[in-house]
Formats: sequence, C-alpha cells, structure tokens
Amino acid sequence: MIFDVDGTLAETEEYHRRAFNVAFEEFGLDWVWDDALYRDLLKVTGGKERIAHYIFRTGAMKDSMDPDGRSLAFLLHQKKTAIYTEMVRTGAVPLRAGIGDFLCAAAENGIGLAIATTTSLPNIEALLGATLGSQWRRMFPVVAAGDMVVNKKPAPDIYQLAVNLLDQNAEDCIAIEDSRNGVQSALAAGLRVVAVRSDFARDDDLQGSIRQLPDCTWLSLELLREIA
Ligand code: XBP
Ligand code: MG
Repeated sequence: MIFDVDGTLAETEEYHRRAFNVAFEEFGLDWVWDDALYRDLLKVTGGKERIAHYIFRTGAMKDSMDPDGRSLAFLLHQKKTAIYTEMVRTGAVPLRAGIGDFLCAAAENGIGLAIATTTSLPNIEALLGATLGSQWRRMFPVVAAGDMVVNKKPAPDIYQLAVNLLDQNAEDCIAIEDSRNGVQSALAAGLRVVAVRSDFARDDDLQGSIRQLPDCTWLSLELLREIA
C-alpha cells in the first residue's frame, strides 16, 4: 500500500496554510492566503509551485531574485518549510482517526507500506516522527517525496518512483489518496486507488478510485482483502 500524506495520513493543509502566511509576514509581504483562496490554490500541487503560481496570477514581485539568483518562491518556500516542520514537530498535527491502527495492523500482517507525496521530506520526518515515533522509518521503508521527481501530482512520477523503489508491479499496489490530483497521479501510474475524503479536498472529483470512503476509520484489512 502506498500512502499519500497531506489530507490522507493527517489533515495538514490548514497548518501548511498558516506556515505560508507566517513566511509571507516574515518576508514583509502583505500577502494573506485565507481559507477560500488556499482551497483554490491547492489545485496546484507543490508549495514552491503554488507560490510561483500565486506570483504569476497576481503579478506581485514577479522578477524578484536574491543575489544568488534564487527565486522569491524558492526562498519563501524554504522559510515556510522551516515554520511548518516546527509546528508539526511539537505534535500539533495528529494522524487522522483510524490511520494509526490501520498502519499497525497492516504492518503486523506483513503488508508492505510506502509513501508517495508532493510534500517535502523534512515535513514527513517531522509529522511521522511526532506521531509514530522514530520507528516510522521501519514502517515506511520507501518514501517518495517532493522534489525527488520533476513532475508533481497529477503526473504519475511520484507513484512510479515509489513502485520502483518497492520493486513491485503497479497493478500489485494500492494507493490511498484524498485529492483529485493524487487519485489521477496514482491511476496514471497504473495503481488501484482507495480514496478517503479530506477537509481541504472535500469537493474534489475522486473519479477512478475503486472506493471513496468518508474518512480513514473505514480503512480495514477486510476492505483490503475485498479489493485485492
Ligand atoms: C499536497 C501538496 C503539498 C502541500 C504542501 O501533498 O500539494 O504541496 O500542500 O507541502 P500530498 P509542500 O501529495 O501529500 O497530498 O509545501 O512541502 O509542497
Ligand atoms: Mg493529499
């Protein structure tokens, strides 16, 4: 099973949104991503790409580069990631209800677990370190994340990478996803998808998934056996 992170393992997007806004403030920018705007901006996966999209859309400071030629989007995202990892490291973001038990049951039954996410590795380490403890790396021996691939969801790249690192065939893997971009990415990589509704993707079209569950408490080994 290959798990998405944001919206699937945990309802993290509200904390990502807050971290973006703190980063903007620390850079002296008067940008504020409120709930409605952020839900719209989520159509663009990847924090750097989302900032660049916002800069392009608003035309704000579009040519800003630092002396090393690093784009404003890059620098803002670097700051945002530092703020976000500090937030989740403290345990502010719990796993979604049912996920912890499901992961343990799956691991105890020898089911291979992996991660395929758009978010960056430091964010995953902070979140899973705080919620699953240092053993999280044993539970997820394969982690495909962020800039490990060029094309982000809905492109299939991150799932293709996870499947290759697992040394599996795509058709023998099941993805657990929450968003339209995530479902499309896993389908394009040849996986079957179980979708779980999340807060920030609650209106997403999850077409193509073999199950659309209202939340993660519906995930079970029985369900897995049914669809395997
Ligand atoms: C969802 C995303 C991410 C997060 C922010 O990731 O699109 O970009 O919104 O994280 P997932 P970064 O595939 O886990 O649902 O700022 O690290 O990109
Ligand atoms: Mg997600």
